Amino acid sequence: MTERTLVLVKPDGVQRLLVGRILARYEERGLRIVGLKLLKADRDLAERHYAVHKGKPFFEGLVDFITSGPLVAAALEGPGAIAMVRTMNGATKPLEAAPGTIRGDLAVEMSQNLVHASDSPESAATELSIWFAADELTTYGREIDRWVLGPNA
Ligand code: FUP
Repeated sequence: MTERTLVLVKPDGVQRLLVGRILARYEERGLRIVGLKLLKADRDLAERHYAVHKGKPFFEGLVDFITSGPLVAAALEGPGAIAMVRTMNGATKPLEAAPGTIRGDLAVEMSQNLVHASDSPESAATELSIWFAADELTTYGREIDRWVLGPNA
């Protein structure tokens, strides 16, 4: 089923000049970029994004980090996009992330794990609406899904 998911290339990915390489991985897998922006998040935006973690001991540090520099927000679309991107990103703790995943290949520290991705259809819908206005999202080229999913796409 065609889905949309929200990806962030966090400030460490921008500072390490990895934005293009990270986004290329998703595109190479067949996901379309249907929304894209580079911005420096303010605390209000960051706190809304990480609302599920409010009250946890690492929350303030997480907000400090995600607001520490520019990040890239991307809306990705494609078959099974939500689970696919989570698998491609790898485990939250990079030392536990499999080789071949973004974190397993490029990250070491959990606090600087390069990427965020929505973990469910509900969080994807919420997060996409936090980072993108409806008119900032588009679509194109869905014909390819038939070749990925088969004739029932
Ligand atoms: P993920 O969905 O893989 O990004 O992981 P979580 O939503 O569980 O965590 C979000 C971010 O919080 C992680 F990227 C790193 C940070 N975190 C901590 O710093 N400590 C923790 O114990 C859990 C998460």
